[in-house]
Formats: sequence, C-alpha cells, structure tokens
Amino acid sequence: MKNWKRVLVLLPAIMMICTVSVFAAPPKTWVVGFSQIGSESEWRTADTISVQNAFNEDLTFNLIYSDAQQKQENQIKALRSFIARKVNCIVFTALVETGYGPVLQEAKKAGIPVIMIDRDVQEADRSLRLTIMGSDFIKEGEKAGTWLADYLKKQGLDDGKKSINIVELQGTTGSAPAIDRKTGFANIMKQHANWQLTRSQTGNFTTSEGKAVMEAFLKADSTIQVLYAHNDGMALGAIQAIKEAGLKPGKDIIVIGVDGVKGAFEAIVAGEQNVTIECSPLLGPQAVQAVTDLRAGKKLPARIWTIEGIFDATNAAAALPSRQY
Ligand code: GZL
Repeated sequence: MKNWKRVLVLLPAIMMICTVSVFAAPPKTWVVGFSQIGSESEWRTADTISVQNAFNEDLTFNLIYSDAQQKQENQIKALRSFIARKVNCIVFTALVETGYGPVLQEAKKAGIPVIMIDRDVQEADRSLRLTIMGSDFIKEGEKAGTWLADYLKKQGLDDGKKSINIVELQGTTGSAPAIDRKTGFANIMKQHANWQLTRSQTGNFTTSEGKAVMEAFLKADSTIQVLYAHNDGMALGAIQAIKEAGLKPGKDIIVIGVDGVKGAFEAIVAGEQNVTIECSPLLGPQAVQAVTDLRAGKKLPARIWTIEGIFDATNAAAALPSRQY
C-alpha cells in the first residue's frame, strides 16, 4: 500500500492518541499530612527538607507539615488533626515504636492510608500502615560491629583474649533505630567473647546529650577504648568530651557513628571519628513515588529499603564534596 494511504488509514488513531495524551486529565490533587518527630539532629533536618521539597515540587500534592518537637503527644494530636481535615494520605515517622495503635485505628476507620517513613511502629496489625520505607537499623548495627572487628584486627589491637572496653550512646529510648542498632551491634559482639560493653546509656540522638553522657563515662572510666554512638550527632558531642578530657578521639578512643552526616565526614577527615555507617535521610523522592503509586491505585510493597554505604578514612575524603546532607 502507498505510504500516503497508510498515513490516511492510521490518521484517526494517531489523532486520538495525541488528543488523549494532550488532554489526559491530571491526577486529582491530594492533601498529604506529614507528621515529623522534631529537629533533634542534622539527619532529621535533612530528612524533613527532602520530604518537603519532594512534595512541594509536585503541584498535584498539597503537603501539611507538623513538627512534634520530640513529643509523642504532639504527634498523636497532629495525626488526629489530619484525620479531622480528611487528608488523602498520612506520611508518618514514629518517635517511638509503641502508643500509636488507637490513632492509627482511627485513621484506618476514616479510610485514610498511612505510609511510614524512617521509623516504624511496633503494631502487630500490619493493616494499620501500608508500608514502611527507610533503613535496616539492625543491619546498620551489624555493619558497625563488623567494621570494628576488621579495624581492630588490621590495627593489631585485638588478640581475641585481652578485653576490649566498649561504651555505647543509645538513641531515643523506645525508638526503632535505638532498639535495632543496639540489637545489631550486640549480634556481632556475641562473636567476640573478649569485647565488653561496660556502659550504655541514651543520649537521645542529640549532640548536647551525647556530650554530657560521654563526659560522665570518662569521669567514671579512664580505660574506654571504643565508643559506639547510634548517630553521628551524639558521636560529635562525645568527641568534644573526649578532647576536653585530654584524650585524642579517633586514636585513644575509636569513635563509631551512624547516619553519614557531613559533620561526621569532616571529623573522619580530621582523624577524630573513625567511621560512619550511612543511614540516608533523603526519603522525599521515594515517599512521593509511594504516594503517587497509591493514588494511581497501585499496591505498595510492605517494605521499601534505602541503599546505604560505610565511610571511613579510606573513602570519606573523596565522598565529602558530593554529600547532600
Ligand atoms: C534513623 C533516624 C535517626 C537518625 C538520628 O533513621 O530515625 O533519628 O539516626 C535521628 O540522627 O535523630
């Protein structure tokens, strides 16, 4: 058949496709309630910015933001206000793992889907939230322990017999990352009978509390060899305390942090922190994708993982210029 005849025959179909694609109705604008726990760390600030930017860049979403200032009662109030406003979807980071059952039941009863980002709740009823996206905190604790074993071996500091004195700065009591990072590190400690966890206390993921607790540890014990901090913020506070005690962080005391914030990279390059286990706060794009899929009627996976690395003296300097938080 001549080409022009083929075009004529196909023309109605081509016009129909063009018409549909040009005039395809944009998705209905959704109101999304985002309940954030606070601004306790560099990590949290980066996470908030990532989520706010991602939703605000998409004009088919109207984001309502609430900062609970690290108080669970404020979060529950915010969730109830989202329900009262009949938002289309709730995006939620749980300060601690328990205490949200009733308000999540209220959201379910109101037909409002809940997407967890970063920290999950310990609710057996999986129907109360559609998915949890974020890091594997147990794996982060195991990565910290495995890195320490490799480092001690390479430095000839662990003969498997002499005790290794380790102290731990825990995150917010009852929070998923604090519980799971402790579990993960303990999983590796079990493989080293000579490793002793001599002190462990919460620094609530803040630099000031991390410094204060480390000062108390140092006053009570002058033989500390390793600090495992559940986030870089507390590690940076502890580094200040170690220096004020006349010791060299990174040398006299091995300093391990989690998050991968810029301050940790700078401390590693300065030789004052030994490693940071990355825990990416940049969850905004994944959160927008999940809510977009939900709006389009797609089923969300129960777990959406973030991809992370480990940064120490071998690779921190090269990575620092491109760090986004
Ligand atoms: C982990 C996140 C933790 C960070 C801390 O995903 O919940 O909370 O590790 C932050 O820095 O305070």
